[in-house]
Formats: sequence, C-alpha cells, structure tokens
Amino acid sequence: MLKINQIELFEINLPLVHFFETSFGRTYERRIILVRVEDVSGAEGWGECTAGETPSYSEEWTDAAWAVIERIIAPVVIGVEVENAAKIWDLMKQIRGNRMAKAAVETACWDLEAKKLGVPLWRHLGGINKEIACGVSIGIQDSVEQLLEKIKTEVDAGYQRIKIKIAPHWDYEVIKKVRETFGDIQLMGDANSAYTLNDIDKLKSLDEFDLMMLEQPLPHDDIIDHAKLQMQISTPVCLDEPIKSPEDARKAIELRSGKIINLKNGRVGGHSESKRIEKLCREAGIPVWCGGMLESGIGRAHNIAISTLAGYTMPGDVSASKRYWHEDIIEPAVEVSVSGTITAPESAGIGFEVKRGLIERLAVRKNLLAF
Ligand code: OSB
Ligand code: MG
Repeated sequence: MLKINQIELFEINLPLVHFFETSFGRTYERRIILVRVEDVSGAEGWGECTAGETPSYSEEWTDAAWAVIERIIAPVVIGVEVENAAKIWDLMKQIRGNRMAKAAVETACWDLEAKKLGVPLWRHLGGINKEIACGVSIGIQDSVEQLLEKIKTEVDAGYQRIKIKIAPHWDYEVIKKVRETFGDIQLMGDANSAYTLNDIDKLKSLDEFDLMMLEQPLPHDDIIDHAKLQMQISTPVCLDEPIKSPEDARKAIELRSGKIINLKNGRVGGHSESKRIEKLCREAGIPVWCGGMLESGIGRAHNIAISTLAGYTMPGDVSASKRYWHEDIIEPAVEVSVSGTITAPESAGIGFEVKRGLIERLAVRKNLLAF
C-alpha cells in the first residue's frame, strides 16, 4: 500500500553549459520543477517535471505545471491510499492532459516505492538491460563548423548515435557536410515539427543520407500526414510530440504514421504510461527509445531506469550530466562509458543521491503541501 502524505515542490534555475537550439527556439537556462514525495513512514521519492520554459514543445510550461501540481494534482494524491505506485496514474485520471505535471509526481512515487522495497527502480519497473545504449541530441549551432566540432567531441566520447536538430534553414547542406566529415556514423535528424507536406521534395531529398530516422518532421499534433509522408520516403519516420498516450501509439501504429517512437516519460505522464506504450510497441514490432528534455539528474535517473525495459532497443537521448550542467543535483553525476553506455545503478530507487542542500540553495521558490 502507498499513501503520500506530503509533496514538496522546488523550482530551480540551472544554466546550460551550452545553449540548446531547436526549430522552436533557444534555451540558455532551464527552469526546472522538482518534486519530493513523502509517505507516513518518512520514506521519500524524487521526480522532475520536464515542462519547458515556454509552451513551445507542448502546451505545458514551468509556471503552468507548478500551478497544476500545487492546486490540482497534490490535493488528489495527498492522503489517498493506493495499492502501489502503478495506481497513482489512475488516481489522476480525472485530470485531463498536464502529463508532464503528472509525471513529476508519478515518477517520484515509483522512486519512493522502490526505495521502500530496497530495490533499484529499473528492476522494479521491469527492466532487463542493466546497460543502456546512449546517443546525443545536438542543437542548431551558429555555424556548421561549430556543429562538426560538437559532433567530433561526442563521437570521440563513444556515443552510439548522433541526432542533430534540423529546420528548413539547417538541413540538406548541413547533413551533407556531416556525412562527408564523419562517414557512416549512426545519424538522425529531429525537426520538431518544422515542415509540412508542402516540403515533400526537401524531405524526400534527405533519403540519400541514409539517416537512421527522421524525427517529427510534421506538425506536433499530426499522425495523418506523417503516414502520407512515410509512404513516400525510405527514411524511417520517428514520432515524438503527438504520442501522448497508449491510445495515440496504437492509432499511429495502425495508421503507419512512423516506424519508431521516441518515448518520453514526461510527455506521456510517467512510468506507468511509458510501460504500457513500451509493451504495445514491443508487441507490434515498433522499436522505442528514451527521449530527453534537457533534464537535471533526477529526470535523467528516471530516464535511465525506464530505458532498461526490453522494448527500448535503440540508443536514447540519455547522456552524461556534464554535457548539460556544471554541477548536477545528484551524486554521482551521470557518466557514460567509452562504448557509449550507461550502467543502471544497483542501489535502491533511482540509485543516485539527491543533493538536497544544493537544491535548497538553487531554489527560487518552494512549497510544502501536506494533508
Ligand atoms: O524533441 O527531443 C526533442 C529537448 C527539448 C525539447 C524537445 C527535444 C529535446 C531534445 C534534447 O532533443 C534531448 C536531450 O535531453 O538531450
Ligand atoms: Mg524530438
């Protein structure tokens, strides 16, 4: 049985080591909400909200998610007994959308439960691969030279695949240069919805680069046009933004909107929903991989845990802490081996120590919600 009796919220502001640019804009500093849940026994669990600073990737953003957790989710979760962490999602069913806000609380409950059971979270979630494959996501740069330099750093570090952000001003010629420089590395592009079917010729032309996949070329809420596109290009389409639930995944698979899914805990509402989508995709023969949302160590640790499930068969956007932060909020920082892997930790829960003192110092606002 699981009963949360208090939820603590922190907002921390963390400057990125290097700005991150996608087709919808540049991020220099993250405004991250962290959630700490505690039960009657005093056991704790930590989660992270992956909402961005603006409603650009999805409708959710930091201030909105804060209000939703504080005023809508906390009252629904606090003081209510459920069978286990897997049932927290059901408790929140009456609340529509707001999946990143829900995931922050839901994943924290999974951490708490795994800690109480004394098992690593990844095993508690049903993970089987202790070693996960890692890729990197590299934003749009000021120059192609700068991009090539960044790719070299990551290839040399051992990362198993390189994803570059693309947009109509930063695609064909850039990818061509990358292929010329690095040969047949595992390479993919992520457009974050920067194209429409009117760009079909441009998108077709990318087939010559033998990309591992093309992530979310078309609008953020579309699965129809993606199916039309997939019929006309040989590069596998990977869906990110529109897959928010197991039902979305089922429909996209039925429509053949893509061949691969980037699965993000935040976007789908937490571990329980990720587990359901992973299972559905595995049974349908659709590979999934764990996406990233420029998480701090807590979200990163949850991403490592879920990536150990059998269906996560491709390298994820789960990479080392030092690529993002001067100092991460967990101990030890996440490190990647020379062969581009992360080993899931054996200690209980997320398996990393949360630096509460640092979080308190970084916090620009806090709130303690109790029954
Ligand atoms: O589309 O995958 C995306 C970051 C913010 C918002 C959307 C995306 C991303 C990334 C970054 O690609 C992945 C990472 O955390 O390194
Ligand atoms: Mg994406």
